[in-house]
Amino acid sequence: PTPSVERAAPDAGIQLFQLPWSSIAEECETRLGPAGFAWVLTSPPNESIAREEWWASYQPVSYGLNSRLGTRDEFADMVKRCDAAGVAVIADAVINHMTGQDAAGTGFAGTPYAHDEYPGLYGPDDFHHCGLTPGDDIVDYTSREQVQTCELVNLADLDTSGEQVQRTIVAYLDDLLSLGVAGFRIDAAKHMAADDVAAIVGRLPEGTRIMSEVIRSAREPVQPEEYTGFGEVFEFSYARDLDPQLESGVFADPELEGDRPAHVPADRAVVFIDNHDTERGEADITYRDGRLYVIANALMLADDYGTPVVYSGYAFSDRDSGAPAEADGTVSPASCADAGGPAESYADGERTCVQAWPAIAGMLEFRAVAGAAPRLEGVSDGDAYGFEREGRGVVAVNVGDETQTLAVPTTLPSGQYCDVVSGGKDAIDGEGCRGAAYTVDGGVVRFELAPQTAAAIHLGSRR
Ligand code: ARE
Ligand code: CA
Repeated sequence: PTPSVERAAPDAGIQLFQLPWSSIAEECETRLGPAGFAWVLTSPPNESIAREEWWASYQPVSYGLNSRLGTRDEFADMVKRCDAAGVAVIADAVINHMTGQDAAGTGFAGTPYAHDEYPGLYGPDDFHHCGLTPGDDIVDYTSREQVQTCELVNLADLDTSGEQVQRTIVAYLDDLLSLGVAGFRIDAAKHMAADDVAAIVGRLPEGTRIMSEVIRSAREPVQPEEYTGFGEVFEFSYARDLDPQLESGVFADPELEGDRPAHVPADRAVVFIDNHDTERGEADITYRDGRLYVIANALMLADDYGTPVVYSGYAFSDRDSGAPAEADGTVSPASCADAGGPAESYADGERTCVQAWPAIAGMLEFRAVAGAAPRLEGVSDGDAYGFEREGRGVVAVNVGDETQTLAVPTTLPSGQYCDVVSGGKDAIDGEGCRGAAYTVDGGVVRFELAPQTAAAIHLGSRR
């Protein structure tokens, strides 16, 4: 990077799904900090049921920080090391419910529990027993009452309006804050009245970052907008809009002035191409679509809407399979090779290591240089599409099977630029490019885009 080019503070995050704390700490130091990720979203850190499926993490047994992903000490050490590397930690907070088990059992760290009894934390009176459906399970998402007071897939539903329940949840979140986390993903926020979440958040220190998971559906009464008063919201419309364009090659600019329809305001939006649920469900483009996935991430990171979160998990063919684990049930540590990526294919359980893909680091650099510059009207031609971040950089993609050229009008100064998706400059003050180079001449840059590739140039990649 050219030091003289002004850069915005990093804002992008990365979700490291089911990665142990010791490995996240290492990633922060070796990769996330240097690449310019501002934050990392972890899987839930508290004790859960003792099962091998990844989703065991979403069935809390206690708020002790002893889980398949590591001990309390390891969690604390990770937060310190990530912080020191300039990467804030956002913890996944599962506070709508406890387990979904009907039989009594013992949690991963040895704590006994029953469906609505968690010794020292909660008893039957602390839970909703909605009495509206068979088994008290949510069946009709068009009923606000069911969604918020019945059980999501049989998970014992906390009465989050209760004073004692709120205190208990706040004590847990405060404990995590005392270890240095910067904020929380609020799991299943849709299933808690926004007033309840607001009350809980209101008891936390000011500045605590809150990102609510509220899956948008036009057919349902509970809307993401209800949760923007006290924090950010994961905006599911983003990938739903983008993916079909990448698959069809028919591009359209989003709303460039003002709010995007069916999207929360930009300063409230956390956007993503996929997450641990959608890669197992609705997402059209995931790690399995290597090249298209890179393109999707490139366009997201180049955008001026929302705070992007990149996703990195592990390959799977069975939706339930947990990450590879040791004999004692703890998830195995994992690190990424510098070999680049994406790979042509992944074996089950293999980490996708998206944080190590050179294109991601290049686009984070693009994003920092783009700063607050607005996104300008795009250009499409055949299967190619591109746009400028005014005066700062230009991104272009080709989703087709044939090489395509794309001419994008630009206000960037004339000169030669290195493409940061294919490698960028060879050194800070370097004259050479590791990958492709493009020329801005007379207010136009002409990209030559191989099948299914992205390219991006910015002020700091000028040589
Ligand atoms: C597992 C088993 C179940 C079993 C249950 C209890 O799969 O069969 O009944 O355990 O024993 C994750 C997994 C679940 C898992 C659960 C608990 O995905 O399979 O259940 O953990 O271990 C709705 C919610 C949304 C939620 C999604 C999954 O609104 O909040 O469902 N997402 C979060 C997490 C998940 C997690 C949970 C919540 C629970 O990200 O990983 O579940 O903590 C429409 C609606 C959406 C709805 C969606 C799916 O799109 O608009 O609101 O999402 O359908 O139903
Ligand atoms: Ca609830």
